[in-house]
Amino acid sequence: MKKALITGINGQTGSYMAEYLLDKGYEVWGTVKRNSVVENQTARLPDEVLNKCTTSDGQSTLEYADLLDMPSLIRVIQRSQPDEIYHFAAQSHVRISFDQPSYTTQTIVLGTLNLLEAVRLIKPDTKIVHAASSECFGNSIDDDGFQRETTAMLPVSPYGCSKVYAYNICRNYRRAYNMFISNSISFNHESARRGSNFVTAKICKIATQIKLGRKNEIKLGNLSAKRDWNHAKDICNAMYMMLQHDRPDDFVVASGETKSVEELCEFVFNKLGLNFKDYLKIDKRYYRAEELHELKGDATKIKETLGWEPDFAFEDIIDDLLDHWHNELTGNNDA
Ligand code: G4F
Repeated sequence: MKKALITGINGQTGSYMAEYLLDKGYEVWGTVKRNSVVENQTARLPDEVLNKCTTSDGQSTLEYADLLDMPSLIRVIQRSQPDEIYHFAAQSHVRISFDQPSYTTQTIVLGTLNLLEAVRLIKPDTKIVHAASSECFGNSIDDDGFQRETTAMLPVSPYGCSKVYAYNICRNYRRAYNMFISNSISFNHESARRGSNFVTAKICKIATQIKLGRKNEIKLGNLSAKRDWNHAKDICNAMYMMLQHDRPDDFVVASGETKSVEELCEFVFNKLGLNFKDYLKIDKRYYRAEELHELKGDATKIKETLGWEPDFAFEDIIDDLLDHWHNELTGNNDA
C-alpha cells in the first residue's frame, strides 16, 4: 500500500486530494493545523474520509503539524514514511497577503523550505509535488496572451513573491540533491469547498442569498480582473499524474480560457434569473494594493507529456458551487 502525506489536508484542494488518493487505495496522512474550534480542523473532510484516515492497525493518520514548527514536520515524516507528499499548506489568500505579508511569507517561504529540508534529512526518496501558483506570473504575459512554463515570473503580491521563492527552492532541491520534486503551476481552482472570501464562492453564495430574499446587495472589488478558472478536482488529478511521471518537472495546469470577474458575476446572476447590476456595489476594500490583471494558462505541456485533460468546464464549476450554496443555505444537505 502506497503512503501519501498531504500538507493542508483540510484545505479546499487538500481535502479533495485525500479522497482521490483514498479511492486509489493509498494510506493517506495529513497535517492538521490546530484551531480553537476543534471541529473546524477537519471541517472539509467528510466523515467517510475521516474514518479512512487511519493506519492498518487503526491509528489516526492526521497529525498536528505546522510548516513553521520543524519538530512537528520531522515527527509527521518519521511516522508516516511517505512515498509521496502533496504540499498545499499555505496562507493562500492573495488580498490578505497584503494585510499579513510577513506571516504569508513565513508559511510559504520558510514553510516550504522546512518541509523540503525535513524530507531531505529523513526520507529523500519521497516524491513531492508543490502547489505553485499562476500568481507567480503577476502581469507577465507572452505575446500570444498566454502564460506558460517559460513565461517570466514577475509577481505583484506578497503571496506571489513567496510562491516564486517556493517554486524556485523546489527546483533547486530537485537539482542539488537529485530529489523528485515537481511544481504544479496551478491557475485558479474552485469548488463547493472554496472558502467564501474567494470571488467565485463569494458571488455564488451571495447571489443565492439574494435569490432567497436574504440579502439585497453584493460588494465586490476589481470587476475587470480576468482569471482562468478550473475545478479543484482537475488540479488533484494533474498533481497525481505529475508524481507518477518518470521524472520531476514543472507544469502549468489551466483551462486556457479567461473570464473577467464581471463576466463571472453576470453568468451566475443570470443563472438565477437575476440582473447583477441591480445589486452590485463596488467596494475599494476588496481591491489589492497592486492588481494582477489577467491570467490565461497554456496547459499544452501537461496535456502532451502526461495526457492530462480537465473534466470540468466553467459551467460545471459554477453548477457545483451554486448547488452547494443552495443546499447549504436551505438546509437541504441530503441533495
Ligand atoms: O478569488 P480570488 O481572491 O483569487 P486570486 O486572487 O486570483 O487567487 C487565487 O488564485 C491563485 C492562482 O492564480 C492562487 F494562487 C491563490 O491561492 C488563490 O487561490 O480573486 C480573483 C479575482 C481577483 O482579481 C480579485 O481582485 O477577483 C477579484 N475580486 C473582485 N472582487 C475579488 C473581489 N476577490 C475577492 N476575493 N473578493 C472580492 O470581493
